[in-house]
This record gives sequence, structure tokens and C-alpha cells, in this order.
Amino acid sequence: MSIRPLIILPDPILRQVSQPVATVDDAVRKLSEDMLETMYDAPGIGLAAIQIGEPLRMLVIDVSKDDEAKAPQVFINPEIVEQSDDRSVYEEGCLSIPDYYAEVERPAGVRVRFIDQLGKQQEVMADGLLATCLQHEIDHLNGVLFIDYISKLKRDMVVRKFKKLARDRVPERMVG
Ligand code: GNR
Ligand code: NI
Repeated sequence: MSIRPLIILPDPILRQVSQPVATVDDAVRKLSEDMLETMYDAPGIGLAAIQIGEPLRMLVIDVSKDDEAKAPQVFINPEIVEQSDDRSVYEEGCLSIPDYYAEVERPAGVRVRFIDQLGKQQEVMADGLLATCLQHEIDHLNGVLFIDYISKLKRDMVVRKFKKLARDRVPERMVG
């Protein structure tokens, strides 16, 4: 297992649309272990493969509380097959946009179909934080970030700040 470097805004990799996983093989299982280790190290409650530079439709989540046992979950080729009309608001953050938080409104409940680590199709009905996290992660698979739901003014401010931070880290020619 290894902790992998996180892709950070404004890296265009985050805007890629990830491709479905063709077969749940050992390489896919190894990737899910790396994703979990990277997520726990961060620490975060979810991680999509693209956040470590792998454009595959898979994500990991653990929404257990600090005083509870770890509850790692792996979702391969997840799809939202149903969503509630009622909506809820959470303050979201993203490991690819460190130290920035904003309230986002999303459907309060979702039904998600996915493949598990053994290659078996599963379905889960989620509400609360799990529903929000699943939607946040599935957005990543489509190149969508939570800042896409805030005002353009705020989004532009965040993107400018991260462009400046990136410029301070690496030669200008490498960040555009
Ligand atoms: O760690 C994370 N916390 C979080 C809080 C509220 C809503 C969504 C999230 S996901 C985030 C980790 C992450 O960036 N996943 O892509
Ligand atoms: Ni995120």
C-alpha cells in the first residue's frame, strides 16, 4: 500500500472525465487500497481515483465518526439511479482544494448502484453525510468540483488563489 500525492486545483487533471473500470482485478483492488490509505492520511472522508491522477470511475468513502470503528467503502463504476426531491445543505471541503469550505445544497438522499471489490453489483440507499459525500465523489468522476456550485465571483477568487499558490511552488511555465 502507498500514500499517493494528491492532485490540487487548478490542475486540469481534475476536469477529466474518468473512464469506467473494465474488470475488477488485482490492480484495481491495489488502487482502492492506495486510495483508502491516501484518504486516511489526508485525512478525508472520501476520495475519487482522479484525485491521485487515475482517471477511473472508482471512489472510496469512510464516514464513520472518530470514536467509531473504521468503515472503509469502495465504489466501482457508481451511478446515481434515484435521488430525493428534498435537499440538504452541508459545508463541503475537498482534498484537492485544501482549506476552502463552502455550503452546497444537494438532494438529501440518493440510491447508488455500483460494483464492489469482489466485482459484485450492489445498491445502497444513502442519506445524510454519506449521500452528500457520494454525490461529491461521483461529481469528481465527471470532472465536477464543489466550487462549481458556488457563485462565479467566489469560484474565480478561489481559483485565482490556488493558481497563485501553484505559481509560488513550481516554475511559471508549468502552471499556465
Ligand atoms: O474529506 C472530505 N470531506 C467532505 C466534507 C463534506 C462534503 C464532502 C466531503 S469529501 C472530502 C474529501 C474529498 O475531497 N473527496 O473528493
Ligand atoms: Ni473532493
